[in-house]
Amino acid sequence: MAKLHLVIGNKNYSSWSLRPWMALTMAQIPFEETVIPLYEAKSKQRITEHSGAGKVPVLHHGKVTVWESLAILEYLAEMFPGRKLWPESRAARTAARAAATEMHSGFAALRGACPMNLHRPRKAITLSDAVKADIARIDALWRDCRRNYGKRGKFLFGAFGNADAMFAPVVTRFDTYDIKLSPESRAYKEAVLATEAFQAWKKAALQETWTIESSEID
Ligand SMILES: N[C@@H](CCC(=O)N[C@@H](CS)C(=O)NCC(=O)O)C(=O)O
Repeated sequence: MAKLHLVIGNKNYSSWSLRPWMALTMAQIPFEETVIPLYEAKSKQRITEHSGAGKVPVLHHGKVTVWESLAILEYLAEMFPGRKLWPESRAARTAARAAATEMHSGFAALRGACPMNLHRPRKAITLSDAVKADIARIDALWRDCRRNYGKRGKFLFGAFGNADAMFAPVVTRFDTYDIKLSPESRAYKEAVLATEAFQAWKKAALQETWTIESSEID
């Protein structure tokens, strides 16, 4: 099989890049990676060499190029069915896809106010009502997934899968901005943060020296 090559942005800031990277790493699928620092003079040109969309992440696999983080996760699930990136039961799989899609298309207030920024010291900020509503919805969604489908493991649907990969950047935001959660959601957040995969990503992020001022929220 051709090698997988994942093109990503800065590990400190690129929330969309973290998703497929976590899915690949947690599923122990070997891949090569290229990091393109974002919002520098040559960044757009370098990204556009990989995808006309001009955004990371991008996955190359032989002649196939996949852009869009959720499409990459779907591709991985299709190519590596044994890794069970979506749950096996139809009910759980449907809920996992709905949760992933809700994440992909929603929570703009939270994303705007609390950018992923792994080197920022943990500190709370004042939250708008819109951000609080996003947090409440995510907390309720995580609790529902854990209660209804997650009993056999620590993650949303038991074993780590695509729904967890989609929410991994939100997990980091909740940690960085010291956001209060229900006990069940807090346990889930801690489980994701404790994975070797996330620890490895964070270690690399903390070694980066690039700064994106617009993502530095005090
Ligand atoms: N919907 C896309 C969003 C990708 C995205 O916005 N990526 C950001 C980095 S996290 C990016 O490439 N920004 C660089 C730019 O727009 O020049 C996905 O899910 O992959």
